[in-house]
Amino acid sequence: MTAKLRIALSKGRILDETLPLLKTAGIELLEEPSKSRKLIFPTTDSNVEIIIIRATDVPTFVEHGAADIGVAGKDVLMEHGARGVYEPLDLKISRCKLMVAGKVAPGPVNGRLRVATKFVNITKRYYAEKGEQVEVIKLYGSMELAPLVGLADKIVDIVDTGNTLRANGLEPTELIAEISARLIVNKASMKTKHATIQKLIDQLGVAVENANR
Ligand code: PRT
Ligand code: MG
Repeated sequence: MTAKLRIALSKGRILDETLPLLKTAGIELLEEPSKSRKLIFPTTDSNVEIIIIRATDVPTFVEHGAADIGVAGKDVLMEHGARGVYEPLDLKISRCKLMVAGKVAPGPVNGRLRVATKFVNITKRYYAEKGEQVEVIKLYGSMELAPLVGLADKIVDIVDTGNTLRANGLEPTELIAEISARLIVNKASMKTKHATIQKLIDQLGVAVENANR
């Protein structure tokens, strides 16, 4: 008897871009998740199920072994800390950049720089490494608004095309990290389900190479 393998994904681009990779390993959803309120989905491989959760929750589920494997953006992993999970494969999907951005024509900064972001840990670490004292303001969304209404001087956010920044009179000023989605694996699962998981890592590795050649 084989123990089931549970894979944690998040709705949106991670799900959309991971499914074609999983398909090469014979894993396909039996049901369209956007048409369902379910959170646990069986697949064409009876030993594999997929759970669909919030992107920021993926490292937590995998760290605690509630999922054996997950796919999460490097931004999410950097912010979470992701201690206690292995990160064996860069899937090279959902690529973007984590950047500092500000107004195209900024006014003077009086006192400490105020930086609004949902990436509080990354931002604190980034400025600490630069030896700069800043005030970090936690937001849950619409970061671009903060400099426009005087809440902050800068934001730290994900940039892809740059359209969101441009549409709000902002521009990227510093690159913090190049981001892509990573496969993460629970450490205990890597031991107890080693053959199954290693085979999947190898198959996905080939799929990533083929997609990027
Ligand atoms: O939306 P939710 O709060 O549920 O979670 P989430 O925003 O983390 O999930 P999702 O699906 O939006 O993003 C999942 C992962 O995709 C992120 O963790 C990133 O690693 C990666 N990714 C790749 C992106 C983007 N591209 C992206 N463009 N994540 C977000 N964006 C957003 C960004 O926040 C900004 O508002 O798109 C906007 C910028 O895009 P441009 O093209 O206008 O520059
Ligand atoms: Mg989002």
